[in-house]
Amino acid sequence: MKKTVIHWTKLLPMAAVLTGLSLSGGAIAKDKTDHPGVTPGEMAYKGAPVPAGELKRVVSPGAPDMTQAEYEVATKLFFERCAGCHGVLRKGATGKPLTPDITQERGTEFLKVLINYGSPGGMPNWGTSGDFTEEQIDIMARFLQHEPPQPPEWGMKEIKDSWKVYVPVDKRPTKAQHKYDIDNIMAVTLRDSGEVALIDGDSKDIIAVLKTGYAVHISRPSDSGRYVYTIGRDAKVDLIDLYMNPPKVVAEIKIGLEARSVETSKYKGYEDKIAIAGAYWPPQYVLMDGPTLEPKKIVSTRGMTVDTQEYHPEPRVAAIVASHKHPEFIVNVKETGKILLVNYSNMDALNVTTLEAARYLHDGGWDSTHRYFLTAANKSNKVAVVDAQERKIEALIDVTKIPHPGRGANVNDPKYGPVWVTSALGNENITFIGTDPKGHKKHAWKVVRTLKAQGGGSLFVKTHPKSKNLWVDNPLHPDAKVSQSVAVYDINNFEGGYEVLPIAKWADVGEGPARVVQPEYNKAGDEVWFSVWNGKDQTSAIVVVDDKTRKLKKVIKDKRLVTPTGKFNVYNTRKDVY
Ligand code: DHE
Repeated sequence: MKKTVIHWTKLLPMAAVLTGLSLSGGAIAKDKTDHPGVTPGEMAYKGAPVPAGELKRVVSPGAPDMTQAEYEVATKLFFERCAGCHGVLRKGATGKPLTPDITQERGTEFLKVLINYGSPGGMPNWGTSGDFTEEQIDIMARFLQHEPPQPPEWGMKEIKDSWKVYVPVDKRPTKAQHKYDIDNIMAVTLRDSGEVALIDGDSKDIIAVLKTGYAVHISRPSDSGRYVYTIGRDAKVDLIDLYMNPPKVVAEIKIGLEARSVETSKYKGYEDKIAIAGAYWPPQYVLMDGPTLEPKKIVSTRGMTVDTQEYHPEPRVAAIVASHKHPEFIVNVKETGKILLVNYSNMDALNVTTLEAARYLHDGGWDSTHRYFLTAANKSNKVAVVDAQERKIEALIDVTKIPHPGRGANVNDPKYGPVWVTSALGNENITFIGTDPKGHKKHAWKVVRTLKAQGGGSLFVKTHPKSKNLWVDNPLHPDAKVSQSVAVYDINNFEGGYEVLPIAKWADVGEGPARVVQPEYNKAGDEVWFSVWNGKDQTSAIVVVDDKTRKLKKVIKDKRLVTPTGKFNVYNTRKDVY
């Protein structure tokens, strides 16, 4: 066997040209519906950027020859277009496994046809859609018969080397050095500039724009609200101190090569003490000291899948939430379909309880009592319910295609009592699940109501305990009229249908996809904020709507607001109000 090394910087464009998601141009409107079995919305969302690190080329026996140049083309294409679904190691995730034992048996001609035409199971038709040339298809068909190149590991040495404390704890202020209401600050992801904007919820002024990780994904405030943790797709965690004037990044660390989730401890006695970040690659999570990010423990998630009990080398860490009932983090492991209860009370004897859920776990949030964590196992089309008090799986509920709740929305349904709501990527359903086993036993953990929204391609729903509205976005819907607006339902009259608000039109941003994404409430629960997510070189905006009147309150436009997506109100996020 021959080994060659390709440096990962050669693959950097892969992070800029994802499957339908362009970092430079926002989400590409893939209006081709000729991908069999795949909606354009799904296509736009599926691929993940995979910073691959140094790749060791392995030439495998039985596989057709390739030149070094061809190998480089194939590797780049694979990381750009295929890794998000099939996994870096091709063991399969939302896409089928593509390991040499399978691909060599199929052979080059079969693989060429598959790549060219796609399959009804959801494989895109890369050839007939015009995405891949004939030559690229031939190269890919041969490449897939070789062992997949593996990105490097990222252990304690690399993590420690990347760790920087800019302002030591004893040099930080002991109280806020400004007049902003910290609880009403919005941390806004500026996806394509690798920054986070901190916006004052009261005045709507931008307080600061801070450099963070590459294509930063989410922000999570610490329990007290003093700190905000952000995670980049490059697995860089930045710790922002909101007491400072202006707020600053006080520490940073890189916990892997690719990541999506970060969270901090919320259990009584542990507030602001411990942080955790979960990586896509290497498949691991890292526990850190909250105020400094000093790495304490790295735990690999490699292991057996929940159903077939086969070894999976690449189980990515998806959503993480902090339990309010025990000193634990609840960690979703995507490919194995397992939910880990990571007890942080003794980090020298880490106690991890494994709950069996379903593949492929993604995002989720709490019910209104913060006892139950409801999370989507997309592709299994299920919602798993974890009882954080009793530390067990309470239910696995069947729902329709590709549930995508974000953190979900907790509504007091006039007919069914407390319910948790999710929308879906794969269809127009808004699914209501009963969450009150005491007061509404008959309805608990059942789908009690299904509403039709504007269409599929929805990512987030939102409400607030003080609101009578349920908001549903559709940023990945192929029709611009839908992706540029939101639907809002009256919680007391679901039968009355929804009203559509033309958020992007109100923002008046000019050219571009202008996708309206992720409703987020202010602290008082009387305003809803929407991102109008445009291309990197186009004008984006944040639109603030008066929740009661559903009328436009303010458009925040600023050259610094480059591709805003997720927004995290400090109070609502730290208190899990949604
Ligand atoms: Fe996300 C949450 C993964 C694409 C905006 N996203 C999450 C979480 C995961 C995840 C695992 C849950 C984190 C948690 O709670 O700990 N997202 C992924 C992907 O793998 C995927 C599909 C592809 C990728 O390349 O990353 C992906 N996500 C996107 C986007 O394209 C979105 C729309 C725009 C963006 O900023 O990249 C996007 N994801 C979000 C947002 C949240 C999120 C806003 C947090 C929602 C919340 O309310 O908590």
